[in-house]
Amino acid sequence: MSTRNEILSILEQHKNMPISGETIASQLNISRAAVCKNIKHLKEEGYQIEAATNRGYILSSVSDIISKEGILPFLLDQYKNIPIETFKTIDSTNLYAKRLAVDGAESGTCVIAEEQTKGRGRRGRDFYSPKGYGIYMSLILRLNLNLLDSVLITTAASVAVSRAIESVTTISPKIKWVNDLYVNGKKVCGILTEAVTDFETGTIDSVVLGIGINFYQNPDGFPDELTQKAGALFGQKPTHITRNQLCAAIINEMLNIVQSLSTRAYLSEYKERCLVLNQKIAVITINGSRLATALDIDSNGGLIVRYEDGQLDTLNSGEITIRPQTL
Ligand code: BT5
Repeated sequence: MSTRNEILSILEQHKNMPISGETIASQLNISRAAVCKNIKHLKEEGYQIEAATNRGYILSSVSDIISKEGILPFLLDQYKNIPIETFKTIDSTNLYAKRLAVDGAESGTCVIAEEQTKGRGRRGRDFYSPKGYGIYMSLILRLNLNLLDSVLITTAASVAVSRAIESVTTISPKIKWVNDLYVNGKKVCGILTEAVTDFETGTIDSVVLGIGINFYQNPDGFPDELTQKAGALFGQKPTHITRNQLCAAIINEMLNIVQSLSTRAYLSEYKERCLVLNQKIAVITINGSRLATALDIDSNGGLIVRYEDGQLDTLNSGEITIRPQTL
């Protein structure tokens, strides 16, 4: 770890509390001038650090740059050693994480960016990922699951991210099957699960779980094509919670939920949060759109629907888009 990151780590652990340059210098066995120089660099990077006379340095509670050092204090002990890489900007955290996965990155490895220039949704769609307003993260999971159970990761992720948001904000997101999270009728989070397959054995080597969250609203608003659909967790930058806190909560909840994925225990919570059940929906495929009623979620996360002619069907996450008639 570089000296600058070591200093950042100390400041993050003492967030909103003063710590003297002398204490930092002696903890790291460096000179006070070196502390001062590194603090200056951190400030240039955007960290809000105040120097209080006779009290030392204070990293402001509203300072919110995503970093491993900022996430670590909020991780559960058992996850404090997972590899975390953060970027100011990247093409797509999922693309990067898939490369890491192919190179053998361990389960739990996490990639997070402040901005994505090629954020991806499902089936080649774009995910708008502007700098500073969101969380764009990917988790590599190696779970040794059979093919049937591995499809559960997608629905489990929606529950885990909802729990994480609820635990740090008191906002209670709803899930639009399969894995969009909605707050007040607007999409605040999209999830993209991609499998990395082992061509030799034909099995799933790992899964890259991509999560994009609109944390707070850009005062300039969303691009025109998203204004009707997209929303953010907060109208403006919150003062009581940081993106680092939410990132840690997501990692904790996600790594917890996958421990018992095959019991499917989380599915009852999925159903409670699911905003399409008992609703009229449009089922959109390449062949057109059909009206149906969403009846239930099956044990693999599939959506059981009844078309207007009475025919029953179970929709699988891969091929179909649905539009609740209420959104
Ligand atoms: C998703 O796809 O919503 C999955 C998004 C996953 C994004 C994460 S960010 C970290 C990781 N790295 C990546 O490159 N991706 C993952 P889908 O269900 O196909 O929805 C895409 C559609 O949502 C678009 O066609 C837009 O209509 C809408 N959309 C795009 N950006 C949005 C945003 N920021 N907020 C809400 N809706 C958005």
